[in-house]
Amino acid sequence: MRAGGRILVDQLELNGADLAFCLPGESYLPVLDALYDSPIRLITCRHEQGAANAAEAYGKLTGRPGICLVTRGPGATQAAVGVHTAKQDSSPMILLVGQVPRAFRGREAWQELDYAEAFGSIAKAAWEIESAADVPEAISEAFSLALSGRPGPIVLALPEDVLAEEADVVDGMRVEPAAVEPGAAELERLRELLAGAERPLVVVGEGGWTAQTSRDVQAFCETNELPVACAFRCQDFVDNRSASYVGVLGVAMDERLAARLANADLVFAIGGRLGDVPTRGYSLLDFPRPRQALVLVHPDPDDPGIAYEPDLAIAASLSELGPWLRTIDPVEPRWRAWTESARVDYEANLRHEPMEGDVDLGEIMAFLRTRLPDDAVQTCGAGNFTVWAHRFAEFRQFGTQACPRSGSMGYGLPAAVAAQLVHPDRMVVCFTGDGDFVMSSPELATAVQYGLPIVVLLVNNGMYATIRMHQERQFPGRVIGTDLDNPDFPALARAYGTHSERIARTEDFADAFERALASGKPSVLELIVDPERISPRVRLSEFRTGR
Ligand SMILES: Cc1ncc(C[n+]2csc(CCOP(=O)(O)OP(=O)(O)O)c2C)c(N)n1
Ligand SMILES: [Mg+2]
Repeated sequence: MRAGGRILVDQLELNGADLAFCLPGESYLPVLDALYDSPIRLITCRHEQGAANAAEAYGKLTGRPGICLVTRGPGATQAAVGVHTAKQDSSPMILLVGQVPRAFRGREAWQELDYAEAFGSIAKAAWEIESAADVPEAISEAFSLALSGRPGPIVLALPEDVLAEEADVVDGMRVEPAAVEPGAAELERLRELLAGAERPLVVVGEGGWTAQTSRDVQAFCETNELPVACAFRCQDFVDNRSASYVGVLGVAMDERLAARLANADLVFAIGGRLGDVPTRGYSLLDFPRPRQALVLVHPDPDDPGIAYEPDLAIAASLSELGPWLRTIDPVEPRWRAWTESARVDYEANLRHEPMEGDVDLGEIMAFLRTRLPDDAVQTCGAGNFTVWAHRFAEFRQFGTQACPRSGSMGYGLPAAVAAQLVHPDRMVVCFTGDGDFVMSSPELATAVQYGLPIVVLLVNNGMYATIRMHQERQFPGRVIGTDLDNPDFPALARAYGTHSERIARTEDFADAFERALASGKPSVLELIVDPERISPRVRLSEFRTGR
């Protein structure tokens, strides 16, 4: 006989969970107690947002569901942001939430929440476990759903008395979802489409990529001299040094790459949903049927989030593409010049215009391109600082970018915590802004508590610049709600126990970065930037003068 909480932890263990992120609540004490004797390492965060985002990042980095434990209504609703990101980003995640005892349900008991109702539209599935005996099946189902087809988040509610109840029940088995292999007929059609193409573009996006997918797709593109662009925040899917790699279809994308997508005659999407970011609001490709031939390989081409209508939809697990892609005989690439010029455009776009003020983010990114090891993990939240962090970064290995495709602020710091726990020996760099940082800064305490030497680069421009930029565009000169009076960030960061410095000149950055690494502690380097350069290509004053 085991208590429901113990049965639950046993199922997590046999499914290979090695880390769980939590904010404790009295609603799930039997689970916490079972973790006391478990090899699963429990990481206590300071806000459910941080715990959920860290679990999401774990899923993104490992391909196995990130486990997050939070309490009832207030905890669950604070964790919702991580569930939303896992949904939009196609990351496997399991959120385990407390619930009132079964007998109290439906009375709006204290902290009660109807999880199926509240999370129904943001999770892949949300339900409650009805008895201790049901726990193994429910956890198997949760892992299976999180990992199969398009990966995503599952919310499982745990009524308090179910966790305490004892049951004599057999454990489930480790879930390994069945792989779906693409078929021969589809291969034939793809071959025909490739044979007829002159300006093909491969676009890679989320949905169950693995390091093997990355190697296979890169080899396929290189063998056939195909240009490959990545969707927003999927920049680590292909080694950026490859002659085939041509850039990122993200927010503030390079105009030349945007034009290339619009002018391609064949778009071969591998994963991803060709959502509004890579298509710039569904404008670069005609909606819903593009003029170009559209081929989509996806674990679930019928997912409602895939709005375009492809000419050829191929259902396949992205981990299984290698042998299939290798059977496509290399065709004489009529697009050689097209690929070469796309690569030239990409390299040109790595060069930055000098920035106003004494700290130049383009220079700092150029330094980091050579300084960061190939396996360093980069994280971020949302804000204009990410435009520098993405445009001028170079990713060389799969699993090195943990950034929210959902565009959620506050993600970068908890994601860095997760990345450093998953990869204790790697360098982990978090890019954040003065707005973005404050949203999850309590997780600095988590980094200190667990001795995680992440490096946080905090770009301080004294405002929510992304919103200010849109505001000035639509309502020039009428600034409201976007200015920030900030705390003394280094003092705040030091109070948490981190190493921290303020950097006011570009030339001071390299040494400060080395001191941060040498400190062996979590560190926060505040970069004071001139608000005039609101984005790499945009000056604040342009909105007023119309220049
Ligand atoms: C959770 C969340 N809330 C609000 C937004 C809207 N938003 C996007 S970027 C941004 C400003 C970010 O400010 P900061 O971190 O200072 O970066 P900056 O744009 O100034 O570089 C805001 C408010 C968001 N994306 N996510
Ligand atoms: Mg800012």
